[in-house]
Amino acid sequence: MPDVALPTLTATPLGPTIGARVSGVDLSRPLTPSVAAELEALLVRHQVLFFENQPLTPEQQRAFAASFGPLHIHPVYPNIPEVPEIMVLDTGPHNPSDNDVWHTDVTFVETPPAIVALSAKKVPPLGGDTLWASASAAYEALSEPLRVLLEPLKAVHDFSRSFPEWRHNGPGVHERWLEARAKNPIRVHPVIRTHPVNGRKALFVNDNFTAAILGLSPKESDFLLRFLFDHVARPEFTVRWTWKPDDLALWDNRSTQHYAVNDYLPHSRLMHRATVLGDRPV
Ligand SMILES: O=C(O)CCC(=O)C(=O)O
Ligand SMILES: [Fe+2]
Repeated sequence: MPDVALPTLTATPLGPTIGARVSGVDLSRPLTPSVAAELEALLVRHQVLFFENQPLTPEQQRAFAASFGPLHIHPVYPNIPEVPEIMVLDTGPHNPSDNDVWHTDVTFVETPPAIVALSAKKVPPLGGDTLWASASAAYEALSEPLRVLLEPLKAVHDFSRSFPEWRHNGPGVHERWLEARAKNPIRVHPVIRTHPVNGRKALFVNDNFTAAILGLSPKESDFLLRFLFDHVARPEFTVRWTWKPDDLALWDNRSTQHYAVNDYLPHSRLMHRATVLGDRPV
């Protein structure tokens, strides 16, 4: 079948390091394999892609995300009951956001997400931006001796570091948490991971889930992790997006971190997320 969508797909970088705005594709319609492959190549290169004016139903967002692989259903966050692969982030005075921490999504599983698609449904009049950081640019900016030190290290990722029991005690909520805790034991991932598509190395520790680096003393581990969490967030490695309704951000969760700015109370904000599982980090 001739592919007419390809020539119109354009990506405009938003800075020297990370992020591009993409136009020329309608995400509500099934992607041809070649358009999906082209988008994935753009994603691996730019690490986060922004699409504007893409009103998607939950079913359409699920279908779009599923063109990149199997989807994850979040064990704790609310979702759309009929489309459980779509996670709902409904934040405001009733439920302040807890994503104002630099993090990579769902690193507490064996095969953390490769790709995440976040769609803006309702945005505050001002504020509520999201920032992404390139964990590969952050890795590349480290000195050679530090890179050599980090290379063989492995770290523990713990679901309950970001989802503590004490925050999950409402009716039905505690049961769901207990089940999630049982299904998500501690995982060990390399501190530096190699991207499965382009071979670029990236820091793979994050403040939400990485609890400790194996083999170091607790003080050494805390100190080094704190340095790495701060290092990834340096403005040089970041891009910031101000949302409009129906914007969609697609990020490479293997090589980035993100931070949702929590500056819009008493207004509220509604986002839908679809999460594509990836490979075991190596
Ligand atoms: O709401 C946002 O901007 C991002 C929230 C977040 O961390 C996520 O969807 O993974
Ligand atoms: Fe996130």
